[in-house]
Amino acid sequence: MGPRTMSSNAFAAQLPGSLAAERRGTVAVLKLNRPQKRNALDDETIIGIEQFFTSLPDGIGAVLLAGEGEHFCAGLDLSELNERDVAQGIEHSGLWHRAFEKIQFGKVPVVAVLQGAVVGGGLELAAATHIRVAERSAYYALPEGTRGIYIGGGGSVRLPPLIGVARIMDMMLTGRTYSAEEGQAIGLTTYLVEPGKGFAKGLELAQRIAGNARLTNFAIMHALPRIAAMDPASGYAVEALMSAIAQADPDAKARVKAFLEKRAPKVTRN
Ligand code: 1HE
Repeated sequence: MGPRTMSSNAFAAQLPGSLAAERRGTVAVLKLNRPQKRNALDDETIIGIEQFFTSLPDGIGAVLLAGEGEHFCAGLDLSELNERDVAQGIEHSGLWHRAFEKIQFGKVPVVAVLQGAVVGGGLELAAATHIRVAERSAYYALPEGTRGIYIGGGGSVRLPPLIGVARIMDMMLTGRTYSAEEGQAIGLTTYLVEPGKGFAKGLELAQRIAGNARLTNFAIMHALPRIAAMDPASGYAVEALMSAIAQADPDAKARVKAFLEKRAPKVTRN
């Protein structure tokens, strides 16, 4: 096996013990693996997340991100907080920004499986992924207000398009939490599933995503959110370019031909 098609062991070897990785065909699975601390994110884990997303082997078409134990993630490891001054705090936030940027604008789409606490930096992490599958036990909170701190993992940028500034203010000011079910109504939960069913559902979705044309997945991840943030005239121009590039790809031609020759599945109701 060449260096660019690493085995799942080689893939995991670069990671700290707080993370575990495995390969399931075209899907790479990354697990937060510190359940004894409710998967709280210390510096080592954040650096490991960045490493994982920047060194995905070829042949991986999607990532499934999950958390070991009862809780997806308790956010920032609060035990590391007391040692930082202002300058170190800015640097620390930048570390999170860089790592989560690699998730949102990385090589492949990312599906998150959520259960239990999805709080603070854990919610910021989930917001950097593209699809969120929440088991009924999941709940979302931003307890920064009660801890006397402020979100630093990109939540001020990524959460407003999902749930709006007013809801974020309420969550931070009052400590309000949203259940997985409520999260579906407001835009945090993409899929709501029964307890214990999240991983299987997430894997099924990730496998389906990995089967898409690469250029289409690129356009959805990298062009769509940027077009949405543009003025309409620029947006239409970039959309036209992106759409022309995608349809000119041989993969697109082959897929359309397969449909016209009745070799591809039709669109059906779920
Ligand atoms: C932690 C952390 C943590 C747990 N940092 N150690 N995040 C928070 O404010 C959430 C804080 N955590 C909790 O509210 C609860 O732990 C949970 C609701 C997530 C889970 O409750 P529970 O009863 O299952 O576990 P526990 O007994 O509270 O915690 C188990 C252990 O994990 C315990 O340590 P132990 O040594 O006594 O066993 C906890 O101290 C530890 N633990 N959460 C450190 N977060 C880039 S800025 C982002 C800003 C934020 O993320 S602020 C939000 C921080």
